[in-house]
Amino acid sequence: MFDSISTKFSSIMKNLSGKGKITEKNIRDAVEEIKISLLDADVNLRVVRRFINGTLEEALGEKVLLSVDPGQQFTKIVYDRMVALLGDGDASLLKLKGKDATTIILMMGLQGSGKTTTASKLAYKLTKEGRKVMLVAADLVRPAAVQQLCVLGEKVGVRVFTIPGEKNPVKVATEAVKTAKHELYDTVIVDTSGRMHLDDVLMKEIQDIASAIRPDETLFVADAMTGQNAVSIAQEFESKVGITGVILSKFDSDTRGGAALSLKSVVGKPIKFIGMGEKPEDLETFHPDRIASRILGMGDVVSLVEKAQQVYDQEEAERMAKKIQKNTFDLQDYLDQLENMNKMGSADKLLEMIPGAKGNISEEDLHLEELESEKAIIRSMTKFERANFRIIGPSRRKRIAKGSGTSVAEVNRLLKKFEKSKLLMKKLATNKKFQSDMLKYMGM
Ligand SMILES: Nc1nc2c(ncn2[C@@H]2O[C@H](COP(=O)(O)OP(=O)(O)O)[C@@H](O)[C@H]2O)c(=O)[nH]1
Ligand SMILES: [Mg+2]
Repeated sequence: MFDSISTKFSSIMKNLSGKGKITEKNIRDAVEEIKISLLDADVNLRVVRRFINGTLEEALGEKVLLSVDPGQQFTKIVYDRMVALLGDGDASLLKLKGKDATTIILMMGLQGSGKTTTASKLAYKLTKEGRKVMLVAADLVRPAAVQQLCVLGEKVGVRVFTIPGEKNPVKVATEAVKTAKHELYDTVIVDTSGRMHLDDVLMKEIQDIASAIRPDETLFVADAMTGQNAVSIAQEFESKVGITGVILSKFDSDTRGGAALSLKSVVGKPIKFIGMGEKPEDLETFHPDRIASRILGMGDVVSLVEKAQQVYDQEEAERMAKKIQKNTFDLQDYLDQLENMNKMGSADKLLEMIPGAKGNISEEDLHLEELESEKAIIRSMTKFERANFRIIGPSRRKRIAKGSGTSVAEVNRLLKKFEKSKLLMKKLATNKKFQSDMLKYMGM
């Protein structure tokens, strides 16, 4: 997502930041380029106009032209406007009642948009947060829909409410809510049917379910790949049923991102979550500021730190941050990282979040298939060698290769790569934003 727009934006920003003085023409040119990249990304025309006019007006003000670092000022304006375009603050949070009441969540959207998958991901997330969740199979249109939800529910360990043989989804939904209240479930997530296209039957069905169970959240699930189209569909659901939030599924796909950039602005409803894959854990809270910095090619340090947090305990993270800052990160730390990496998700997701990594390091550079042998190589080193990689000369390399069942060439490659990543870390350590994020994260 956002690959092409992000590449363009970061080059526009880089162009300006190199200049000590910028002229009105520089700004006009940059804004024009931004306009073209937004349109290329399939962003709604009205949204683009509003964004561009506002940016131009603010950027042409004296504050920018006369400032010490005009490029930086300009970047900040674009960033702030991008954040505002994508959402506002806490709006992305779900409105959940306390555990002594039952919160009802209704999922809606077109067929194939990701409702069923997302319902189970959400159930998984809320269960992990300590809630007692019930999933409800109220898609009675597609023959296999109930079965699909049952399978997913079982996978995430959440009860799925069904009424075998029942044809009326309103009945299923109301019975489910009744049962949930009776059995003290604090959250009910109702999966509903979609259609290939918007039609009156679909709308009527959703309206009937909504008025029967009066949901606290009506979440519109939109396939990020549908682009512009998602905007008009969302408007339709908003006017006929009412939306409290949007979930953009398939955010992991290679699309231009126009829908994500237009939805909030056009429909006026916050994007609450993004689907990042098909697995239960692939649902992330939507953070406008992080997405904006990703789009501007500024990297997503905060997300990275948070992802890492799920795997590391606080102490470990603190230790790593200090090591990176002091540049004492050694091969043993690298081995620890490698062992943690599988838990942190796929490499391209990771790369997207490391500031400066995008465009500089490719997934190929990471040589994923080599990681296993790298682990073996480091495990064949002595403690002293792991802490002092520079002392590993030819004879040690030969011994290590033999001990790990690899070749001297592979050992050489690892050591070279390690040296390279030390350089990158040195750069990270001098990156102010990275540092302040790390310190914030460590509660300092
Ligand atoms: N890559 C990816 N695939 C997804 C995501 N969400 C859903 N899918 C897939 O999209 C397809 C349709 O999803 P489904 O939940 O059945 O859609 P529904 O018809 O709206 O219930 C399935 O193959 C899902 O695995 C996502 O965030 N990323
Ligand atoms: Mg479904």
